[in-house]
Amino acid sequence: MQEIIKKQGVITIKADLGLIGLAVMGENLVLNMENHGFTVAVHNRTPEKIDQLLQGRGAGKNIIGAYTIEELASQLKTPRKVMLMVKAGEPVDLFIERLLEVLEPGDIIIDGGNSLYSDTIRRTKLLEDRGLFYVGAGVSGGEEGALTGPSIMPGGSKEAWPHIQTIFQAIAAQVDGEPCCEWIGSDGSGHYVKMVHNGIEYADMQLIGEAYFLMKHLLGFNAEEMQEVFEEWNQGELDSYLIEITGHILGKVDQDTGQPLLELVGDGAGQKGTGKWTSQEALDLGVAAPTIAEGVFARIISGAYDQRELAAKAFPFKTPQVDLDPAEFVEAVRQALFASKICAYSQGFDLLAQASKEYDWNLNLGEIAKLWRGGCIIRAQFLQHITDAYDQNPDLENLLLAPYFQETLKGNQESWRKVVALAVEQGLPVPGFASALAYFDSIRHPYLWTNLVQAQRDYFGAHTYSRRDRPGAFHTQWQLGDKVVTSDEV
Ligand code: 2AM
Repeated sequence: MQEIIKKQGVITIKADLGLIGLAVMGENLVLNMENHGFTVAVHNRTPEKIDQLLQGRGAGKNIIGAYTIEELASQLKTPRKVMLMVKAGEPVDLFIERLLEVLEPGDIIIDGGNSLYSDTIRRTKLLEDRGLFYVGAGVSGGEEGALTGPSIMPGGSKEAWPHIQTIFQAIAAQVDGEPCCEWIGSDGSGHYVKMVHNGIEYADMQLIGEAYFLMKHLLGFNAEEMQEVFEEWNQGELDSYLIEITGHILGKVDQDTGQPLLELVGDGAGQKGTGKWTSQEALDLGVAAPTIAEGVFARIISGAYDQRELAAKAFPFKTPQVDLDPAEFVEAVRQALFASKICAYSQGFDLLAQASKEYDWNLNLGEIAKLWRGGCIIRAQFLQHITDAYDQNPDLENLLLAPYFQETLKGNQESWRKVVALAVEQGLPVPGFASALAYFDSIRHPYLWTNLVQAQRDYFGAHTYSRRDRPGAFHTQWQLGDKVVTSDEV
């Protein structure tokens, strides 16, 4: 794949792609591309990182150092392809501005960072107006995925796809002989899909955290016992990367103290914003995604140390006194976890379905689930069922309604309710399990309490309401006595 050009007797090897941003993700992507036979030119704001790569992990490989943007552009085959792996936000705009000075119409800029999709929409337009192409590519899989095969979600200028498809599909994770990388859609769709992936990841992690918390407090299980449970769960329908690494985490012993390391880890959870963005988007588009939002809120509460310290003194936690059959309860928690997980994914896919309409992206939901089967953090066997559900019915209103998920939810319901009830009774917070159950019960209930909300709105704000027994919009003078109440069609 090397293009060797003889210029005045000097042999120059042109690179297939230029990559800017040599933090761990960027560096690993470069090595991944090189491993697949591509030559990569690299640049970084801090030039020492270029030297470090060339003299360290990249020594002797087809990696070309470029110490200026001009040098980078001159090293690339045309149309030039430059991938940005820099911090999201202003650094992306800065590099785009500088690249526009050295690139030509037809060249391609790819942003592989976690950019906000609306920024990607703006940048796609900016480049297309200048005759260049822009791709916002969600890349998931962490450091290891970047090196050995991530899930890649590219969207933006469709004209760019034929030029980058070979490279991206070669370096992506492969499942059943298919790459976890496919064209998503126009402008910001790739970054949007990655954002929702991360929102689902927040919910997934929250739900696993709750399962661990319940086994710890209600069964008194130690880390080793829970490690066994997670290893077993990973053999069944919960089989996934996050369940697998939870088992590994539980098995890790601290060298200094001999204790399970997890029990020494501080409980203030960090976040970088994609879960919050997903929740904000759900609110903006009017999509119910409570389990994803609970994942974000739970992290926020975990970090509110001052409030937590005072509340812990004011309302002391009483150690639960329950007598449970361990095997039975572990199975009930597994069922609650799986049912809640189905609800979280239903919320995420509902958001994707609405966004697809709102932004005119024509997203292929089954294909997206397929891309997440490998490489990314939420990778799981389970995603095949989502692909199958959309294959069977591309217009599926909600994932909960797909035959496989219906059956599972019906089968797991009883245990799910018991687990949530017991947790509530014992003062153990399970916002993920409980919000998923409330979502499920709300969506299936034929007549919700929101008739009262409508009546209240009409009472104080004359917002009008609809009636179940006749068409039209009505307003009532609710505060007047029974006899003189009027319902006026408005
Ligand atoms: P650095 O090595 O010079 O810090 C992830 O942080 C990547 O984004 C790194 O390659 C980092 O470059 C780059 N980066 C972060 N902020 C930047 C900025 N303001 N301008 C240019 N590059 C930046």
